[in-house]
Amino acid sequence: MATIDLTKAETLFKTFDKNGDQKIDIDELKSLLTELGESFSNDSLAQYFAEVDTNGDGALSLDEFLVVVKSLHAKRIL
Ligand SMILES: [Ca+2]
Ligand SMILES: [Ca+2]
Repeated sequence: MATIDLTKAETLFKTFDKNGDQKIDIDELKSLLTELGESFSNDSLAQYFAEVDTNGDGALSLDEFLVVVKSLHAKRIL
Protein backbone atom coordinates (compact mmCIF):
# COMPACT_ATOMS: atom_id res chain seq x y z
CA MET A 1 0.00 0.00 0.00
CA ALA A 2 1.36 3.35 -0.99
CA THR A 3 2.04 5.72 1.83
CA ILE A 4 2.64 9.42 1.83
CA ASP A 5 4.33 11.32 4.56
CA LEU A 6 2.37 13.67 6.71
CA THR A 7 4.76 16.53 6.12
CA LYS A 8 4.09 16.45 2.41
CA ALA A 9 0.35 16.34 3.00
CA GLU A 10 0.58 19.28 5.41
CA THR A 11 2.62 21.27 2.92
CA LEU A 12 0.02 20.68 0.23
CA PHE A 13 -2.72 21.56 2.66
CA LYS A 14 -1.09 24.89 3.51
CA THR A 15 -0.27 25.63 -0.10
CA PHE A 16 -3.84 25.14 -1.25
CA ASP A 17 -5.55 26.69 1.76
CA LYS A 18 -5.52 30.00 -0.09
CA ASN A 19 -7.62 31.91 2.40
CA GLY A 20 -5.74 30.52 5.40
CA ASP A 21 -8.78 29.27 7.33
CA GLN A 22 -7.10 25.90 8.05
CA LYS A 23 -9.63 24.14 5.86
CA ILE A 24 -9.78 23.21 2.21
CA ASP A 25 -13.05 24.27 0.65
CA ILE A 26 -14.39 23.00 -2.65
CA ASP A 27 -12.81 25.83 -4.67
CA GLU A 28 -9.45 25.17 -3.09
CA LEU A 29 -9.77 21.45 -3.79
CA LYS A 30 -10.66 22.26 -7.36
CA SER A 31 -7.52 24.34 -7.85
CA LEU A 32 -5.42 21.54 -6.36
CA LEU A 33 -6.89 18.97 -8.74
CA THR A 34 -6.59 21.34 -11.68
CA GLU A 35 -2.97 21.94 -10.82
CA LEU A 36 -2.41 18.18 -10.83
CA GLY A 37 -4.01 17.91 -14.25
CA GLU A 38 -7.15 16.21 -12.99
CA SER A 39 -10.28 17.58 -14.53
CA PHE A 40 -13.56 17.09 -12.76
CA SER A 41 -16.93 18.38 -13.84
CA ASN A 42 -18.55 20.54 -11.18
CA ASP A 43 -21.04 17.74 -10.46
CA SER A 44 -18.46 15.03 -9.98
CA LEU A 45 -16.28 17.36 -7.95
CA ALA A 46 -19.22 18.16 -5.66
CA GLN A 47 -19.92 14.45 -5.30
CA TYR A 48 -16.30 13.66 -4.54
CA PHE A 49 -16.10 16.53 -2.08
CA ALA A 50 -19.21 15.29 -0.25
CA GLU A 51 -17.64 11.83 0.04
CA VAL A 52 -14.41 13.07 1.56
CA ASP A 53 -16.05 15.72 3.75
CA THR A 54 -16.96 13.06 6.28
CA ASN A 55 -18.30 15.40 8.95
CA GLY A 56 -20.30 17.36 6.37
CA ASP A 57 -19.21 20.84 7.40
CA GLY A 58 -18.53 21.88 3.81
CA ALA A 59 -14.75 22.05 4.17
CA LEU A 60 -11.91 19.60 4.51
CA SER A 61 -9.90 19.51 7.70
CA LEU A 62 -6.35 18.19 7.55
CA ASP A 63 -7.62 14.69 8.49
CA GLU A 64 -10.18 14.72 5.70
CA PHE A 65 -7.64 16.17 3.29
CA LEU A 66 -5.28 13.32 4.14
CA VAL A 67 -7.80 10.89 2.67
CA VAL A 68 -7.73 12.90 -0.56
CA VAL A 69 -3.94 12.97 -0.62
CA LYS A 70 -3.77 9.23 0.00
CA SER A 71 -6.20 8.45 -2.78
CA LEU A 72 -4.34 10.73 -5.21
CA HIS A 73 -1.13 9.06 -4.17
CA ALA A 74 -2.63 5.58 -4.65
CA LYS A 75 -3.63 6.61 -8.17
CA ARG A 76 -0.08 7.84 -8.73
CA ILE A 77 -1.31 11.36 -9.34
CA LEU A 78 0.82 12.63 -6.50
CA1 LIG B 1 -9.36 27.50 3.00
CA1 LIG C 1 -15.23 18.46 6.95
